[in-house]
Amino acid sequence: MKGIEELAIFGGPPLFSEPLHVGRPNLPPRDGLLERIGAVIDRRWLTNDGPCVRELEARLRDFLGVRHCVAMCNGTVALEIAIRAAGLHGEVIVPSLTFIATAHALQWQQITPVFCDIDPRTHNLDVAQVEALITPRTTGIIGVHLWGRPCDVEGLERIARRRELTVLYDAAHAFGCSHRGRMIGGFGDGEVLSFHATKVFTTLEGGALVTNDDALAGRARLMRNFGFEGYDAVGYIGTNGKMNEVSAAVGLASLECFDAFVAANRRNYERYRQGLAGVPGITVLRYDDAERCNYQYVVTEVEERLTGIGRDRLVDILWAENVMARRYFYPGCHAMEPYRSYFPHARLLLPETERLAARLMTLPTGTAVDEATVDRVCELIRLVVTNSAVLEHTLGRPRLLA
Ligand code: T4K
Repeated sequence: MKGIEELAIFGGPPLFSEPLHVGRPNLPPRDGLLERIGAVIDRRWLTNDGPCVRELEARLRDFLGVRHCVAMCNGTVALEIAIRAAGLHGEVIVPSLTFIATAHALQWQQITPVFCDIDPRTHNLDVAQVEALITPRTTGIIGVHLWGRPCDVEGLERIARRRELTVLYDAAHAFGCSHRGRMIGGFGDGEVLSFHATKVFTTLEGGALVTNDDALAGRARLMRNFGFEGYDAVGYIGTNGKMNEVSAAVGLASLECFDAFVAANRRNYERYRQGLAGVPGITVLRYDDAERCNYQYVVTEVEERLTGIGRDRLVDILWAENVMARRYFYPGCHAMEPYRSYFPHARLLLPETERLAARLMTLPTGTAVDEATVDRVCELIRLVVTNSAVLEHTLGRPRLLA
């Protein structure tokens, strides 16, 4: 490992010659993948509820133990369709510490996202605060199982029942995770998955609504296909939310490797925990090993009081070394447009969101990252934190910053 004077911010060569990204795709072996894609091409049935989409939906229903899976072109459109098919309108309570798509899927259809603070232990909706935000205009709650860790589903569903609200979950991070032994996918009125390239299970772009509600699934299925109820018959307003056959083929091949993808994530996660143990001020977020977890995000909290270096400066130093750590989900949806202008005082109600958004850092993992790489990243972070006083002093000087 280099010394601090050799760090790339001081002009040394970066630790890694190629950028080490968060979210490199996990892909199945090339031969099996190309065979499935070849079969799609040979069939010349490329989209519109094709055989691969149907097979993928069936496999996902079995895997998640749900009655319905409606595969879509991406997670965002799946959220938009789920929201519309569930009849949400007016105001919907959501966390702000999430990817912007959660809020946009509501605002896109003139529904007001009401941002709720999170429980700092779980990073998920604080149920007590949800209740306080309910108004006569509230029609639903969208919980996000952030990092794949389940929301307090029992708490949310209790409130929803009492106040007659719909509960949807944005389960974009939670594919293959469980809560109290039950797979995520079957909770609330419906759950939405993302199969984006950066997710543990990918269909290139893709997503799905999964639900046990027959009527909700039926509406979503129609909405996904312009509202067509049959040839020449449209019974609903709809959009084009269809998944294509190549995406579904990639999904089918990926499902066969899913356990191996999770195992790689878990191995890296344990390695990060070992490698960062004892580094002052750096905590690796825990998963509940008694449940099924996908371990797709290695999330750390950087506590500046103990590290002696702020999260943002640490990220800058890592980027210079080609370790492309991410600040998910800084600064929180409420602090981005249009929400920042709509609700300029929202931050006053979101102290935990603001506090966490300023200190979370996500590190590279997945099948593209091996244990030796994790070790080097951990050593680098240890080097920076151990020398934080010198670094802050040196980097703080305008001469070097220029
Ligand atoms: N709800 C939640 C809670 C979500 O996290 C998301 C998506 C959604 C809803 C919406 O689902 P989708 O509509 O996306 O299905 C990324 C993803 O684009 C986004 O899907 C994901 N969440 C979010 C957490 O991460 P960015 O802006 O960080 O993406 P980007 O382009 O910087 O990619 C991340 C890294 O991945 C890159 O640094 C390089 C690597 N990468 C990416 C792609 C696309 C690759 O190596 N290969 C690739 O093909 O949002």
